[in-house]
Amino acid sequence: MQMEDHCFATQIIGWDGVLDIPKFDEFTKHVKLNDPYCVVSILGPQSSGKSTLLNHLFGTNFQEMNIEQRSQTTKGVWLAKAKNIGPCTLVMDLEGTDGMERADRDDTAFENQTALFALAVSDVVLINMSCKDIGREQGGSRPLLKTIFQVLMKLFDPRKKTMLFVIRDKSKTPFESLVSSLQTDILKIWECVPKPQDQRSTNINDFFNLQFESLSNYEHQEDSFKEEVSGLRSRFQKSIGHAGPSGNFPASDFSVSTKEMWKLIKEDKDLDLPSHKVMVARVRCWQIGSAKVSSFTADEEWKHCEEAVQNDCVPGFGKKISGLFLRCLSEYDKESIYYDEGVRTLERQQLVSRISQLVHPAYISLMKHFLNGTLKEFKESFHEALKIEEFRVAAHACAQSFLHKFRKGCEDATIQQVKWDPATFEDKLKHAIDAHVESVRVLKRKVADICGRSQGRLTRALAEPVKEFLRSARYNTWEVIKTLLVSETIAAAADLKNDLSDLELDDGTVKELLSRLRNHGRSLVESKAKEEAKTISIRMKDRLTILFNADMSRVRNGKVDIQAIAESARDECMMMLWIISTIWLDGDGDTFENFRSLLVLDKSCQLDPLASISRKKELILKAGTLISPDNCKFLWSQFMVHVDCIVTLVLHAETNFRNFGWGTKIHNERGTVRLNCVSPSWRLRFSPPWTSRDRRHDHVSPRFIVSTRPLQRAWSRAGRSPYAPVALSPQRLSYVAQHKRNDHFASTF
Ligand SMILES: Nc1nc2c(ncn2[C@@H]2O[C@H](COP(=O)(O)OP(=O)(O)O)[C@@H](O)[C@H]2O)c(=O)[nH]1
Ligand SMILES: [Mg+2]
Repeated sequence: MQMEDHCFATQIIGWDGVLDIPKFDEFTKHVKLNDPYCVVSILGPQSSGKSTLLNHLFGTNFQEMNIEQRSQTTKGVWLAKAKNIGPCTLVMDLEGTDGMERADRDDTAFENQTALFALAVSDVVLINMSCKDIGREQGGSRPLLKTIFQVLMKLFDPRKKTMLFVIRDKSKTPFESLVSSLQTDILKIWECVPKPQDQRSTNINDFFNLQFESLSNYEHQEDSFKEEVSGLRSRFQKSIGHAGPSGNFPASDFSVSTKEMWKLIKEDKDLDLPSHKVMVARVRCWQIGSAKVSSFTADEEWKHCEEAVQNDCVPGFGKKISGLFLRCLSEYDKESIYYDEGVRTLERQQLVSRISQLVHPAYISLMKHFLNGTLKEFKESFHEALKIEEFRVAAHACAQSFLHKFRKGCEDATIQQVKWDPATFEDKLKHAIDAHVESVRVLKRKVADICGRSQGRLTRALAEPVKEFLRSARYNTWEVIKTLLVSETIAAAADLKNDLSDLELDDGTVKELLSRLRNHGRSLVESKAKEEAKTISIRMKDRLTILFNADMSRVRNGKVDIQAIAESARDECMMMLWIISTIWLDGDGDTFENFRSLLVLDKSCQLDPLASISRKKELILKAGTLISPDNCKFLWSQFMVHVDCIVTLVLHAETNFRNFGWGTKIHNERGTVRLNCVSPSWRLRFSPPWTSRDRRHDHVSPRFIVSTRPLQRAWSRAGRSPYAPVALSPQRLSYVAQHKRNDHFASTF
């Protein structure tokens, strides 16, 4: 490139058809193209004086054919800046058609490509032709025009261009005749060129502003030639002084569009070439879009979101990304505002699509985290709800609540610029929730079965033994029960653990089930104790009877210490009351001695137990208390009445036996207290007055029967009759009657 001539003539496309981008960029850099500007190109046969004409017309320095060599000089496409014309004009010199070099290689494609390129890029196209060719069927300009018109059809939305026919080596034929003849030729060729359906009726003037000029022979009439060329330049000067060929688009886009144009022409011969404006818009809008994608990718907030969302939910994801998205689109809109609206709208959609593709994996990742998180929370909440609500209610309430929460979360993840439907994720969540509820239902049933069996086994192992231990009421009864409870619970817990192992329950649940089993064992013991406590009064009396009879059977030689027997039996019954008064599964309870002191020494509650229950201290009882101290005292006092009755009865029987002999009966007025010594059973029947409502009971219940057989035997051996009447003293009967009203109270324990 010769910089000193300031036309910067540069071969931008080589003979091989390759666009030399560095050179082209260097050219545009030196030219400093500004708006307005104009592009002029020249088409015509090779060696028809094109370069010569351009050099004279625009002051360029394209290489011209050397007269001696007569070989091709201009190869490919050259570009230069006109020196002597304003506004800025770029001049394009082409290799030309019909060259021997390409004809030998049958390479006409390049001629077509360069012709199309010149038409697409230029505002004014000079058609260089010889005067001799006009009107000739086989003239050199004919195939050229055919080519021009054919490639014109490939231009999409072509701008109207000026086509200036330069008739070289003008003859004496009048200019008007030449033009007329040429116009006829042009029209003929135009009509013969195949056109698309929608352009059949188009006129050549719709595409071209046809102009004509004739020049003298440069070689023979150089002066005339130069003078005519000068006139032509003035014409150019006038016609080019407009706003520039490209209308609204900036000169800075010339480089981009020219490169893109040649690329498209080379890639696809049949391509519908867009207009220069559209071409530029495409390239520039794409570039702006790419820059926006890059700035989006490089944004720190996006990078943070993208990284964070790999591991967990990102609160406000949708809002953040929507904000970034909006910023990119706004910038794009602002920067692309001067480009073709159709193109920039199309490229905007592309930009949305590109950013969407960029963001989509992060969105999917977020939604997966959100789905899994919601499902996890649902499971936990459902687990807790099951503790306080019925299964169906808990399942429905939790499912609705968490689906609602998920929908709200989806709104938080929504990116305004894209319409990604979260319904798929919601469906997945629904299915997962349903599946979980079903699995819990099945698991619960299995667990319930296993636990039921376990508790059943524990019940069977504890119920009867505990009842027996409580009834036997020994000093160490609670120690024994505790030991039994612990050992049976341990065994049952081991079995339960083993049975549950297949269900893969979490440790917490297993722990809870084991705890329930332990509680079951403990509750069982407690309920048994409560049951026994309710009937303690009756059982004490039964025990007394049994013990009394057993001790009486040991009487020898008629010596009966009835008081001693009663005292011994009474101690055992007191033991029964002590054992059943409190559940002693935790720690040590009160000692028997203390209990005895309470019953024997403290008489405060003997007469009015109903009043005592209202006392505040009754409400503050030790844990495990089944019968309060006051009630113990009351029961004991009542029991002692019973003991006294028995003892008195037996003493009377003994007295009567001594005095009156067998068979005598003493009846109280209304009372059924009587000694009924009937042979051969020798039974002493004692019915306290307050049980008289159930007469059957008086005679069959073992509770009020004391056998006197051993006593009778003893007395018989001593030579006395066993039939002796027994009577209660009036004082004793009065005392018994006084306590009648409290009997129902005792039975409530
Ligand atoms: N007959 C004739 N020859 C010309 C004219 N202008 C230039 N030439 C000659 O034609 C030859 C080819 O010129 P050139 O400009 O290199 O032709 P190009 O290949 O079309 O660029 C040169 O020897 C020129 O001197 C002209 O007006 N008439
Ligand atoms: Mg040339």
